[in-house]
Amino acid sequence: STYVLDLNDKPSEKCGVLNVTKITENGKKIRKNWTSSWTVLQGSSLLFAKGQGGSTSWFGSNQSKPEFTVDLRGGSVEWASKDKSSKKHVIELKTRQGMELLIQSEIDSVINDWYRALTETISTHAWE
Ligand code: I3S
Repeated sequence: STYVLDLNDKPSEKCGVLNVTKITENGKKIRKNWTSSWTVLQGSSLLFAKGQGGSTSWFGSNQSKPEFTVDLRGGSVEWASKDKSSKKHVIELKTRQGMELLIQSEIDSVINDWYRALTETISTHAWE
């Protein structure tokens, strides 16, 4: 099962499990590789760590090391069009560094909260 743990009400601090794949890196299209990731929004950074499969195991040691980090400043977020993925509830995130990611959850309230948090973060940090 998937659930979200909100550390507080601020959109700048949020974490939970999402399905993630990069689709473009350094401006080049790459092959999708959907993985379940423990995802943390911290200030203007979005951190992804490989999921462990279990629902509570993210407190285990492997989870503390981020797989990769995305700088949201100057990025954009939108709902992915149907041609980007056959999955439902998919967000397309583009960074200023030329990375494009798809992030997805089967639970629409979860993905809606992330959409809001990412949008707010990008607009909050727009002038940095
Ligand atoms: O956009 P694509 O290329 O149809 O994406 C699908 C593929 O990456 C597929 O793996 P293969 O690399 O073995 O073709 C994945 O299993 C699918 O999940 C990808 O599409 P969705 O629609 O799930 O994003």
